[in-house]
Amino acid sequence: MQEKILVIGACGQIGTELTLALRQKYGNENVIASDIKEESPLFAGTGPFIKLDAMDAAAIRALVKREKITTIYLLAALLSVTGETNPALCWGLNMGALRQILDLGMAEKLKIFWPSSIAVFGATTPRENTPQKTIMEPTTMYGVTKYSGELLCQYYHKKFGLDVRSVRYPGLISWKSEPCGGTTDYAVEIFYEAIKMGKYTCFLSENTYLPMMYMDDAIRATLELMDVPLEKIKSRMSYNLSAISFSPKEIAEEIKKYIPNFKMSYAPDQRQAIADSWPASIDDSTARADWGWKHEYDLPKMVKVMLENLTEKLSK
Ligand code: AKB
Repeated sequence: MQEKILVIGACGQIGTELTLALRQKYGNENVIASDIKEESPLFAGTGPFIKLDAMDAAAIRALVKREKITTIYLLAALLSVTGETNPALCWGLNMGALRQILDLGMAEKLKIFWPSSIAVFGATTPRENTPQKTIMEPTTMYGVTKYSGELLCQYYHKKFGLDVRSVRYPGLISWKSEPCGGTTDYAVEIFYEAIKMGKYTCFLSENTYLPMMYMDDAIRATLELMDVPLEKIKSRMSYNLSAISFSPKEIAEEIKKYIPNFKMSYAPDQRQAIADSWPASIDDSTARADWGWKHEYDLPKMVKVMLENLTEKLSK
């Protein structure tokens, strides 16, 4: 059967690139992008777009029925920093939208992708090589919604057989689309500032290690997980996913190889406490064993491709 896909929250950092990748894989007309925001210029004209509120269950249900949707990627969410400025909205949107989509998934027999995050972990979690199954006591509202969401997805799978799949994304680094409202956003901002200004003041301290991943790896992981035969998915809690772990100091050193006069300074703010509560590195051996996940981009490869592409983008 031809897959017909709906991406909710398509104009965000992941949604933009995922929409483009899905359109390439399944055909432009078979991937409907939707967002509460205006259509992203990055995919405008490449396929159908509908302005849609992720909380509007009736509108989404009507769209799913009308367009005979088979798969939903639900990406609409508030991230860790924005979530702390409005915890009530963070809970309302992140959990409310998920619950509605899970119910719709059951009613319409849909396949669903929903992203979790390294934010499910907290200060009581082992920080190095954080295992798939471990202590989870998140301290941000975003982390609370992601952990609760994982449990909800697992519940709907076990109780109702719903095919909902998920990964715990680390910080994502991309040049096409920009992140918004996360603690790991510095690892994208640094490239813009290095190219435009030759300097960057980081809101995290120099030795704050966090798990990160280049966007191409994240998109490939998502598409691969959604393609894996059902019996290979042994965890219905979200899969740990790992690629690179680095500190602000280390990424700055790598950037200096291309921009020798680049100056990095540090002014940690309230985001430091969030970063300090998260893992420094992730053990993703379960994803590697269950469905063959393998990252391609290490720190040098990622920095090279980011600088090349962003330099060209910013020169236009
Ligand atoms: C954030 O920093 O909030 C996100 C995440 C790691 O989920 N990028």
